[in-house]
Amino acid sequence: MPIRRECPWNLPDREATPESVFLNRRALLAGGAALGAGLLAAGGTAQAQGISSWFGGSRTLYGAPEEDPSHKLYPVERNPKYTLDREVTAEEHNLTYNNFYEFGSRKTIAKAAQQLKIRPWTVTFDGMVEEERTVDIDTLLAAMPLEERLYRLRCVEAWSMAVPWSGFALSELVTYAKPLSGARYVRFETFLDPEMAPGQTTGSFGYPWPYVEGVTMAEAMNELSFMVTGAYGKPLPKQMGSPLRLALPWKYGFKSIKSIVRVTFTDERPVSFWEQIQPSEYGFWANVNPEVPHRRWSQATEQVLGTDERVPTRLYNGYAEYVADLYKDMDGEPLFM
Ligand SMILES: Nc1nc2c(c(=O)[nH]1)N[C@H]1C(S)=C(S)[C@@H](COP(=O)(O)O)O[C@H]1N2
Ligand SMILES: [Mo]
Repeated sequence: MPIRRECPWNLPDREATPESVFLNRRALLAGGAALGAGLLAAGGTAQAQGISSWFGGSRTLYGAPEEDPSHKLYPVERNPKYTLDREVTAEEHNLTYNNFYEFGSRKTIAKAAQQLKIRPWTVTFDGMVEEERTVDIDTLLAAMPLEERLYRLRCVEAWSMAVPWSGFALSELVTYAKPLSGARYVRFETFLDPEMAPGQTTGSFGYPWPYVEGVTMAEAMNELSFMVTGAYGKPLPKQMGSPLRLALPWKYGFKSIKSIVRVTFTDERPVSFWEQIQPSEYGFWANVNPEVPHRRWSQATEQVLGTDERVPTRLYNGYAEYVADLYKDMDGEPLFM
């Protein structure tokens, strides 16, 4: 694959992730001055390192983990239904520019994320289900119909990319889990292991670990909702949320929770990680809308990773034909934050 010169570090202020700025400031105000200052300094250093390692040619790309026993399953057949209005983002960008706060609040967490232990890995189905159970990830992979889909991903920070995900429809997982008829929401939870993932160390800015996300049952059953197990025709790299993550392409990227260990069916609306931290900026619905600005920046356009382009952002990230109906009777709800 050709090495692109337009690397993510051309995006000037992306290293200080907007999603974390509020917290850094709060840490400073709360008298955590040393902590806050240290974090800001670390961010600056990382940016410098990112540039030098990229242009110095010595950067390491952390791809699909060697120890992942699912290599033999890929590549899987592409579902031609889901097409893109832009090129697939070069794999290097996806391997090196990530949000995965369990491993740090910068974009350059790929190396740190190699600490993630992906086997053994189990997923627990609980809450309002016929029978609670815990399933080994490789058993689950064998039971699911894998396919490839080309999806856009739009981060709430106003950058975007296009990814060839491998995985299976979330509706398949719901059927597999056998929820009770009273279940109204699906709640997802990421692993909790501060020793493995230093970002989860107790007390770091009061982040409410583990990372949690949720969707309504209707959203879960929508054909676009996709459980990701691979990317670029290979098992999922650790930094992208191996071995199981969500992709909800019409919602801001933070809804697409990584490294899932628990799927809970409930009649109570889950409060997500970012919603707990700052509900006025990160809501439950988080549908993409160029006309509804974030409290601290516009959502009208987005920087396409790997290009010099800013392009207009589209309602529901361009997926309105699939999902607009889900929200037609919800006038009072803050659907776009
Ligand atoms: N567990 C977990 N899932 C997560 C995050 C995170 O920090 N932790 N970040 C989210 C955000 S803000 C985005 S934009 C996407 C980024 O996915 P990528 O690194 O594969 O591009 O993952 C989402 N899922
Ligand atoms: Mo994001």
